[in-house]
Amino acid sequence: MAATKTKKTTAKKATKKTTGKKVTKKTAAKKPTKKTTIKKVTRKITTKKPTKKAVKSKRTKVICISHKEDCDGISSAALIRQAFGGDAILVDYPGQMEALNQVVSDEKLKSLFICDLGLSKKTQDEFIDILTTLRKNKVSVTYIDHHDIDPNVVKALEKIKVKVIHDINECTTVQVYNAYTSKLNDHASFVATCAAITDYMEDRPIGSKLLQIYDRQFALISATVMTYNIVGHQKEPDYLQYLVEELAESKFPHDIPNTFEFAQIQVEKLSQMIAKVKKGMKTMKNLGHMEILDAGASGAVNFVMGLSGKDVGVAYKERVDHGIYAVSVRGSKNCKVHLGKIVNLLATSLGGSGGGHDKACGAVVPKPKIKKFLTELNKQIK
Ligand SMILES: [Mn+2]
Repeated sequence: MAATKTKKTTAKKATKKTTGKKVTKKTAAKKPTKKTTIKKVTRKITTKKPTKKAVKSKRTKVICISHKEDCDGISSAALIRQAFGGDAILVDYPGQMEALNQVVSDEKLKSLFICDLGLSKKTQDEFIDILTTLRKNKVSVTYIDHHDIDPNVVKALEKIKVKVIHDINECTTVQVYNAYTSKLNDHASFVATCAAITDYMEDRPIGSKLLQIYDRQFALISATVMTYNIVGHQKEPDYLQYLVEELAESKFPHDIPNTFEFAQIQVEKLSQMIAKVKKGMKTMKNLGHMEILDAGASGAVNFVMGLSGKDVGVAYKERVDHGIYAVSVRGSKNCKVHLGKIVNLLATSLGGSGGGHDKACGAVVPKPKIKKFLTELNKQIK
């Protein structure tokens, strides 16, 4: 990718510092105003004070690239921020590589965390390449995740001395909490608990211990309200950043203004979704499926599975600007195949990408291939 292009995108997303600094002639006063997040100014300014030349080579920045679509990703970013400071770059799966390509050319980057972003056959090679470059530049890189991963990728990452924290049995935030407990406050265990609930992983060894600290109903409502606020604000990156900051500062979801009111709006939308799914859903022998037009596919997919009476549900939404479908797949308790693995291979074979857990996964499928994706998936899950 051309250097100029990378720089432009970098500037757009919260990390204005590098680009801004290069242009400034020496105006020290300009630095603080450039920052979007005020709190970190003090920490960074002290390292930036030295003369022009020294500044150029100093790597001081901490960045966490995390998943923006659910409570686990947002909460991981929040705990990394509490433990290490720095900024979050929040992305969905299709945006993951773009974000990595952005940070790789950031001359200020010192330490990078990548959270809750599973890899697929399509992305893993490029992922290793980019991380290799980062490591050559002496950037410390930590990858924390719980999605199914190719063991060869783990080997490759460890070889280039990327710190890999990976356990398919605990959600990412719980793993962040577990790895950095000493750098986190007590409230972090609550943030991790909510993430575990949202990822259906509050019954796992560490997740269940954390849940026990809190009243179950209190944790459930907090996790749910948080999730609805995240899902309902996917197109408002500033709000998602705000959530990361508030969680990092140990706010309960109910202490963040208007979250419960917003959750009520989401609940109403979901109840309308039930009616729409009843009307628009189609079935094949082994699955129910539906194209979603006016909401996210992931919000509808559980209804598609449940209301179809099948053990697998598929919801897909066109991303017009990308010529692809964003696909969500869910399996019931009776579903005995590993949907994440099947979908990874299938989507990749159709020129897309995908993957995830045994009973919950997602994919990106080129628009003309969606029919094929459905019929093939139907065949492979019987
Ligand atoms: Mn997760």
